[in-house]
Amino acid sequence: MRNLILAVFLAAMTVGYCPGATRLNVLLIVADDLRDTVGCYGNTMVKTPNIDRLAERGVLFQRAYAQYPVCNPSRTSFLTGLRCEETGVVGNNTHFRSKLPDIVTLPQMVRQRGYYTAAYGKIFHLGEAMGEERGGWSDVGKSWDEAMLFHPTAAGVVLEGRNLTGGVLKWCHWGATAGGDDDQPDGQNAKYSVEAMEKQTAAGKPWFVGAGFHRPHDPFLSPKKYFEMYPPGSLKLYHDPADISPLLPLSISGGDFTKAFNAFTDRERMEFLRGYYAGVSFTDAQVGRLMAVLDRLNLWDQTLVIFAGDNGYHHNERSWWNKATLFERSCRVPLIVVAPGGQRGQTCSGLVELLDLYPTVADYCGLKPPHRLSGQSLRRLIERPDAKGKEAAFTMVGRGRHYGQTVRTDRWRYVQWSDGTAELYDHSNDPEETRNLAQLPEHAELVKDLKMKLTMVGSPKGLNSP
Ligand SMILES: [Ca+2]
Repeated sequence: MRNLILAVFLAAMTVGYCPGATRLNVLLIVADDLRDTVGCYGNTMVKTPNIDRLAERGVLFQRAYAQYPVCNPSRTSFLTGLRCEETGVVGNNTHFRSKLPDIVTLPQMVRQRGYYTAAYGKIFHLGEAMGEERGGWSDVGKSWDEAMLFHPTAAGVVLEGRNLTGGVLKWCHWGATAGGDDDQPDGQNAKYSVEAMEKQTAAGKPWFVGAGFHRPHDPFLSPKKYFEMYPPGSLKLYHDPADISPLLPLSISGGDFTKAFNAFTDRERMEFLRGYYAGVSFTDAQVGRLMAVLDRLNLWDQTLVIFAGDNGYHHNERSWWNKATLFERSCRVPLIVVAPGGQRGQTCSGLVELLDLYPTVADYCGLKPPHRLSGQSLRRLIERPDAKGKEAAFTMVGRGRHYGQTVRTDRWRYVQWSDGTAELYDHSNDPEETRNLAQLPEHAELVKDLKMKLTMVGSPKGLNSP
């Protein structure tokens, strides 16, 4: 009899179930285009009391990297557990199902094991090319039981604001809106996420809720009260040093963007910054609403909470006001994980990648991943934040028929472009990557070694090799 019980137990373990154990809920919060403009990341100008409180409950990853510095490829990567070089999704106009029709996504993995899964707002990428109008973006029936998008209400009109480029860049405008949080899509994302968590908990079903906030992504629309948190003079502007290394032809693929940003006066730069900061505080308030549910229902011990940005952002570094570069500013993202049994209020400075989220969820939920994953579970670092992180973190970006790949180690960032140009930055004394050392003879061996590391991730599918 004892052998039979053992056999059943082992059989259950191999399919990923732990009999009798409570299955953890998963709350995945994604803030679109959020860089380290967060209080707990050392920014003293921004007001993010809720995200700061979240960090006090868990582990803050100081050096987490997106695999692509733009929404769709980044999200496809961490929601499939594969690098962009493997998914072949390297732009915003490719739906992941067109490349990977049968892939089991992160929410799909838990849904197949009996979880209720729901996405509110932007978890997978949105947009016309994703079939947003036809509901094709959502992957309902595979990844999700329910996926919802919201629009501003009639009360949520823009009270004041303007386009910062005279209309040249349609996306580049800010607006302080009337009404409350729930008159904007992100307020409704929070409201529906709260309701789903409450309803599924009451029903006794484990849940995976994705709360995908649009802010601080453009257009910079947030309720007026969040703009009022940043009165004139409360924000400071970064300026590059005068002796900065020149950009390489592919470092920033600017075109109209570059022209428009170069025409900015400090007034426009400060307005841009204020619009972004207001969006961060708006998102922070929504994170507070989600945390309140975990408090009220006493769910912290039964829930894995992940808070992440999907790509970084430049605020005037390299005179750039966007993402899509392979500089640290664009690749590095905030990442906080609160896990039952994990450390509280600790910072982990080891290198990690968003790619590691899929195996982390599989690990904590006791599920066997449905396919080979390219990341590693963060559990080891969540339990021991001072342990060593990854040896290297990788990010890539496409540039038309060209592309670039970058490797970040503890000390160095090396970038290899497919036109043969390269960048090397020493983070031990140049955190803003202002001096390109790639051509210095004394670094030839180092460059060779970092180049070798890049070959480990392979070349991206569908793009020409140099
Ligand atoms: Ca994004």
